Amino acid sequence: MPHPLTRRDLLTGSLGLGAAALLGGCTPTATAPPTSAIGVPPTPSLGRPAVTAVLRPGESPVDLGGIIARTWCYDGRVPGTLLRAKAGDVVQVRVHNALPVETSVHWHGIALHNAADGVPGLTQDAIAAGADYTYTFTAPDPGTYFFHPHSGVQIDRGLYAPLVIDDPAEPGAYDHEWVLVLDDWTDGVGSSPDDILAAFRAERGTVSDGMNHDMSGMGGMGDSPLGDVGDIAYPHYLINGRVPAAPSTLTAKPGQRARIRLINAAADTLFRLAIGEHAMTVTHTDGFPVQPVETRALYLAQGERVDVLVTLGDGVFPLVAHAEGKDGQGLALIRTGAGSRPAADVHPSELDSGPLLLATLMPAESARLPGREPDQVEQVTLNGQMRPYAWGMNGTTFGSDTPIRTSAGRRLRLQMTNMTMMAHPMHIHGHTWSMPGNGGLRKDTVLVLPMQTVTADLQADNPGRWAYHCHNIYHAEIGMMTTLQY
Ligand SMILES: [Cu+2]
Repeated sequence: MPHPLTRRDLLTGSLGLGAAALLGGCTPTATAPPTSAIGVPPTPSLGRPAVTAVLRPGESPVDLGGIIARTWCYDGRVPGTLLRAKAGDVVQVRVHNALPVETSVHWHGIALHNAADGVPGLTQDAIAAGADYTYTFTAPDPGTYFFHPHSGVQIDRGLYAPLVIDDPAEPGAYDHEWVLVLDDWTDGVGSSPDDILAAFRAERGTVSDGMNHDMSGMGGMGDSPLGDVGDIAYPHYLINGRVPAAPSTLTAKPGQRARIRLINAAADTLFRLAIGEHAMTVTHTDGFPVQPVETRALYLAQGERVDVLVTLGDGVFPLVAHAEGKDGQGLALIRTGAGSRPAADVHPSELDSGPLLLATLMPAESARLPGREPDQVEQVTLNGQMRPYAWGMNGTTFGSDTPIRTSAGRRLRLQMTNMTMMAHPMHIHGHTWSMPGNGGLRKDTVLVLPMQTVTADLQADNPGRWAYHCHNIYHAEIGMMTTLQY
């Protein structure tokens, strides 16, 4: 019997109540293509691929660590196999869709040409069940990325995998490199993501332009200093596809340095991350280098990535990804010597020592865009509430939205004001923002806290039709998405 998962279930037990009365007269689906005079630029000629891969999204049982879940994933694995290339390489990936439904692949964070961006209805037709589709693109910037479908809530199944673009000039001053993907998990063990989305849709309300006066959606599942950060209580939280009772183990020698690339592939969970008895030096976020900062804990929102360097002690240490505002956590172990395994619910004190928000970092000199005043400023509001479930941008939902338009060569400033009581990780496709409030910090996914205004600039140097949305996938699907077009 499906377990009730949503927060309104937990709080009110009234999921779905009153849904029909709250539906507006015009509720286009989130996949309706916007009317637009701007087309997708033709695929550039890219030359011979340096890296080729075949990707098979399909249905498969996966072992999450003693828990077998039947799910959708890439090549029978969760996460999918790491894809790796050098900056500037031409990457060619043939997708064979073995799913019973259509899909797509979005290369999250990569400033690739528009036709390869993987957004059905915007940059391509969806890949039909049984069909093949080939993505060919150049990845210009080194860093930690990932890929996932841009089709419904498929990312909340097992369809995600890390993507690392290496820097040929990287000094590589570390002994180990570990790639860790964080996730929240229900598929095959609780409600399916599509059922959760259907329940949200059934009670969908409307977003209003401007201030949300209905505060009934505030509160939340737990207490986080960030406010309300998640809607869904998941049965499990995973690191590299494993539950905390059967964690992945990373082995090294005491005193060695590890570069840890962390990717939050969760649909609805912001993680607070720490390593027992260790400090972490943050070196990159969303692929781009930052002025190094040492911290004992950090927040990682959906779609964000962070690279840290850690000098390892002697023993067995928990790397914990606490599901912020929820009950539960992901766990991996670092083993450099003797010691017993920590309990699945281990709570290192580092978790509570001033977690770093990645949006407060400063960029490395090499990551800065040339300084420039904006040619165009656009105000963007984030709207919505939990009850009735509705999320949007600029007072409307995707499909009824007006695309943001600019021109090639412009410096565009987006001023995002969050009018809701929930934090939203906002993601731009095809570009990496420069955050003027932080010396030009580069981010493609930035957490906008309740009632906060975040300013993000971009250089319009990659024409096309680009998705711009909340990376809480349920928010995006319900309508918290628009496009940037030029
Ligand atoms: Cu959101």
